[in-house]
Amino acid sequence: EMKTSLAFLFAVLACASATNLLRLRTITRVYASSYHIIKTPELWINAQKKCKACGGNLATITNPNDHAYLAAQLKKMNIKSAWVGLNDIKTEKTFVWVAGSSAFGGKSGYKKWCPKEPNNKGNEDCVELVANHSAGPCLNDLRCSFPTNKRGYICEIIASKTTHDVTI
Ligand SMILES: [Ca+2]
Ligand SMILES: [Ca+2]
Repeated sequence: EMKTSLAFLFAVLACASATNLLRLRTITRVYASSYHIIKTPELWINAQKKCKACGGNLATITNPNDHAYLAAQLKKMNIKSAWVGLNDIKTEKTFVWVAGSSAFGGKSGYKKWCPKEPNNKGNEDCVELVANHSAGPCLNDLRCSFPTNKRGYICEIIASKTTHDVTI
């Protein structure tokens, strides 16, 4: 049947063009990110939107050094606490970083909770880094969109660059 053979012809043509594979490339990329602290208080979701608009996400804390560094920066700026990317919006008690499981959004990350946190009091699904806690800098879950829960926030802007491009 005509219709069928035409479809077959197109399929063959598409395949033929795909055989114009002249080389393979191996690319190595290095990823880097920078933290940006924004003092203007926002609700968590709006803070995340603003980080997105800058090409990033609310920050992922990957290790104790990040944790201490960010807390120290907040203190310097006289910010008591600020939103980070950690949340359990999707599944209660399963805290994930909003950046996802990419290079900077390791699913586990580093989570140093404040004493007796996370307590989900009144359904708290978004996380702030408390810089001035008596127990030392730590994380607290907080209601994401409760009107008084506006906080400064930390964005993490991701940049990648190609360091190595080999043509075989
Ligand atoms: Ca929660
Ligand atoms: Ca809490």
